[in-house]
Amino acid sequence: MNIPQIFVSSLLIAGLSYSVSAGTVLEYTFDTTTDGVTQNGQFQTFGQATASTSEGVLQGRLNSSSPFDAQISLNPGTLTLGGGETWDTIEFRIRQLADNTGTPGAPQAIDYASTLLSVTLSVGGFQNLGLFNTTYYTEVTQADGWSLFTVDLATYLVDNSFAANAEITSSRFDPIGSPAQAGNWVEVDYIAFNSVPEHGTYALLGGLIALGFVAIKRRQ
Ligand SMILES: [Ca+2]
Repeated sequence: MNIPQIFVSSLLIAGLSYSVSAGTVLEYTFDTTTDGVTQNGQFQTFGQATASTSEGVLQGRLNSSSPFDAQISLNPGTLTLGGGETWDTIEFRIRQLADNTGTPGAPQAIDYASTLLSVTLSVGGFQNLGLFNTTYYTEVTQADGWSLFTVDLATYLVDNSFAANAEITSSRFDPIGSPAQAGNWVEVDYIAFNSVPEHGTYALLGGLIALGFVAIKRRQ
């Protein structure tokens, strides 16, 4: 490999790395800590835990005496996107569990009643993104009762006349809250806020990939 080829390969690797980091603006993994989130009194038990399926999760039990609006507050500070970036999606992976004498029991079908995800926009205030099974959500069910939800934040912002790069100052997540779930549990594997890099980044990436192929072809 000569010097120009090394240079092009380095650019290619740098370009690909950049595209990944620009996609995820903020991710709460809950793998070892609660990642700074806070909860209200509707959770009897709340904290970081290891799920039976080995994921590091945020785990909580719904209050059995007044089971309504169990809230998790995400405190990210103001999320401001880079120049040209726009919002894409919010992804989260959760499951709801029955109670087994005060410990998490078997997975149950998700009860959508009182589930809620909202964002607070610096211009526009509190925005309820709906229940998990409504307009802006897609759900992919997985093994062990897990569901991966993707919120189409880009479409929500367009439909409601907000800027595609609106600043998000806080978020609220109510992953369990139906009275029918009194005493039951919820586990959250992760929550991620994703953006679309500016168009110029895609053009740059396309160019770098093309250069990479040229470099590889020349070596053959
Ligand atoms: Ca996790």
